[in-house]
Amino acid sequence: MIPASKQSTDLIAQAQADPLRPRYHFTSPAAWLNDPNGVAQWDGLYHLFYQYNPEGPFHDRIHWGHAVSEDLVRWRDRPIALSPGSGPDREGCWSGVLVDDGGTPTIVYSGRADGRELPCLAVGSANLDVWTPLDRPVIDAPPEGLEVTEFRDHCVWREAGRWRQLIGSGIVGAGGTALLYESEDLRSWTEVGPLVVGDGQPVRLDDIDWTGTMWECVDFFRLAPGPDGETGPPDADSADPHLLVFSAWHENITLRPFIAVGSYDGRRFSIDRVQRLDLGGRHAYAPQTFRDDHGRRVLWSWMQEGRDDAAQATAGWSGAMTIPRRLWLDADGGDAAGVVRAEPVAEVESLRSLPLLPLPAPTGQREFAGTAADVEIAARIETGDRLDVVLFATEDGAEHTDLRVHRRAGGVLEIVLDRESSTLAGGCDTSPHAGEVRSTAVETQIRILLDASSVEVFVDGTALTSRVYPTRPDASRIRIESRGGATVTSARAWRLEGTEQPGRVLRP
Ligand code: DQQ
Repeated sequence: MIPASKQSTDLIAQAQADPLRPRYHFTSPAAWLNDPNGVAQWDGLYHLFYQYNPEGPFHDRIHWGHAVSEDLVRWRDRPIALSPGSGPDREGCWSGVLVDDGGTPTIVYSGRADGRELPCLAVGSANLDVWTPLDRPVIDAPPEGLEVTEFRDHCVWREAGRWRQLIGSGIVGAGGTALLYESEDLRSWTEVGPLVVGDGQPVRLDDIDWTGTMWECVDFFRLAPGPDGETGPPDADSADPHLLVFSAWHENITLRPFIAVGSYDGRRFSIDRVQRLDLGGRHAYAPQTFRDDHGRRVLWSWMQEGRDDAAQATAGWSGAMTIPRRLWLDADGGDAAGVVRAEPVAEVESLRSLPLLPLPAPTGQREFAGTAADVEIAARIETGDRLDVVLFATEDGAEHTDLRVHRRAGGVLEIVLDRESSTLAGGCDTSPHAGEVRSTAVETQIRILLDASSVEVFVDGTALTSRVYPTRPDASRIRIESRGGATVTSARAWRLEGTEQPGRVLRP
């Protein structure tokens, strides 16, 4: 048998040797990462916990990995926070949140045992490094009298002197839901009922706006309109819009994340508008948000892979986090309920090093090279015009990924990410992503973050996250091309520096 330390070294070396592993996005030391959990700022320090399987690049016996940062972009590993025990989490410590229970760090998570999940709780040391789980679930079963599809994932806040909790679920024959509970002490909970129920019937797997039969990773908060709108936990006494983030799921298919905007009366949430939170769908799954000390609503998502299991096993790692994003609600975005916009947090700019384009470059050079890059373009795109940005292209055009920003008849701005020629490898998802940008801006702002196998695009605050797997070492060309009369008014680009902490181990 190979000693555990040897396996660990091999997996780390294997993962670090993979040219497709992102360099400035957060990844686990190696092996498997999925959802962001317990995202928070505690005593000034940012904490990112995450679904982690240190045994290998596959989803099994999930632990909570843990890392900390001063600036949201450079991370240091901390000891694994939660590991499957012998009680209610013996098959895995699934997603959850971190709350401040009168100064005591407390995790509410889904313990998995006997093939199902129940709400569990763990209490942390002052530095959030050492966690002691309770030996029993804090809720014994889904609500009686309600036939649910699944029952897991948590959003917990204090409101009017009590704890409130949402649990992700789905009602058979109806749709996804978030079930509301109340508590005095986080340990004993009273059921209030479904906060809102989605439209899960009929099953519409081909409809990109379908919200599934279960909602995973529900996250609920209030957010005032405007670029610096105040944000905080849900509050029925506030007239501010409330937002519900959820990940649509159906029979083990992770469909896509949504964000609903509406009003909250303390018991029910009335939805005014539902928006796809990311046009890349499952590649930006299971988002979780928090309010940081600057008052920003910061969001992370799991950048799920798009290559097959065999390729992930060979790579020695699977899954990365998106760049943290700030969310805001644009009341003038062309929809009465407001349009939710996302942008990379400003700290990402601190990773910029070598300029890849002269500053700024409205005309002239429009081709450069980079696989860890930050590209900013401003353009006027009138009806019928199109701006293309070709990414990860080889000299001979054998591999390339094409971003198209197009203004259709009627003035609607549309983004397409065409991955058909993104790789010469088999077994990769090369389906396109597409969607509309709700924007009234005359000049379109395009931001692209590339990192080895990840692409994050923001067009006037509409996010599109994807994964591509170029095979050729020269697949590094980036080309800005205007079609029709699209005018580039500014184009800038920088190389972004890698942030991985040296000397990582699988079980810090
Ligand atoms: N991932 C977790 C679940 C959650 C799902 C398990 C979403 O708690 O529902 O790793 O990706």
